[in-house]
Amino acid sequence: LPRLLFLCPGVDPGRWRRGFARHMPELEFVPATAGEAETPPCDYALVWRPPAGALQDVPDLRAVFSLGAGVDDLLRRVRLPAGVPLVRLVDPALTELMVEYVVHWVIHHHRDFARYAAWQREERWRQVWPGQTSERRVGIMGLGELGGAAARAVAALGFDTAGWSRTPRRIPGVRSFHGPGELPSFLARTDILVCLLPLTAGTERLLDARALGLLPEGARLVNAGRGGVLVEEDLLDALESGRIAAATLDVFREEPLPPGHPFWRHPRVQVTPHVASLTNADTATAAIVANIRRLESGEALTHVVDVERGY
Ligand code: NDP
Ligand code: OXD
Repeated sequence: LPRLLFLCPGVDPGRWRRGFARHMPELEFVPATAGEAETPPCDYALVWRPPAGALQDVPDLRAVFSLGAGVDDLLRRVRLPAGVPLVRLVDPALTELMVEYVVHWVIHHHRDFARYAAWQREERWRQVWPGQTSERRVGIMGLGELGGAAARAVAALGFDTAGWSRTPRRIPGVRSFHGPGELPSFLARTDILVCLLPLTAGTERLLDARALGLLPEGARLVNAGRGGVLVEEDLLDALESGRIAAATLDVFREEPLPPGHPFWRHPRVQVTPHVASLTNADTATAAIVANIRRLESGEALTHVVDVERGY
């Protein structure tokens, strides 16, 4: 019988055990134990922020599944067993939450609802025309599972929508830009920039003073990809100069965001604590089990990470 090692320190295994029991009763669920007991041979591992060497001595592994969509921490820090595929999480429920987050904040910035929240505190009654939706230019960086779905949703609301990716992507209603060469023209046409890029060698510190300086004056930023893509000091400068009017940040260079960090109390920054989307044990186990069944019936795994590319 297949065996799955659950190696997610700090994550309660209860809901995961129940999820696998429901979707694949024949799978033996083995929570990792700290130290003393030896790990039995396992066919699969499900991991999130495991100790760096934890996967080295697990015999017979056929695939490693990430509990989250982002695999930057695993690729950087963890020694992965050679030749064993790493699979990232793709789950329609995860995508749905991310789409809600992006749609919410795009509308928030388009309508400048923060202004009315501030005016309410002053008991001020004033109305401002927000501008036409079809003229508001939204730009989504990363057009994969999450960015692609977000771009489709934003375009369906009537926004002038474009996306930027490594390779050209064809999405109806979304203007495609790709590669470093087209980044400046993508940024120059973007009023609300949404970042859903993975953190890789190619995206680290991509949103720096130069990139932010290419946005139109008064642009807005939503970062729900990874904190390392953004140079935080450069964003603070851009907020100061007015290049960026406001920012919504869900991901940070250091998480949890440290006490006293200037983002916490910045009047034009909204902080959310890495909740743009959250993994749900029941739907995620269904997605992982579908992939395990694929492998067990001799088909290829889906959503395997390209380790060289970094996502
Ligand atoms: P995908 O792998 O499906 O998509 C990644 C996209 O980024 C692709 O369109 C890819 O281009 C593009 N990309 C990658 N590198 C570059 C580059 N150097 N230049 C331009 N474009 C690039 O990932 P997902 O959509 O599933 O997830 C994206 C990220 O979202 C995750 O890696 C994670 O960091 C973050 N995330 C955040 C969550 C949160 O709660 N805040 C929750 C879940 C994920 P191409 O299409 O050409 O391959
Ligand atoms: C992530 C996730 O990668 O929560 O951020 O899935």
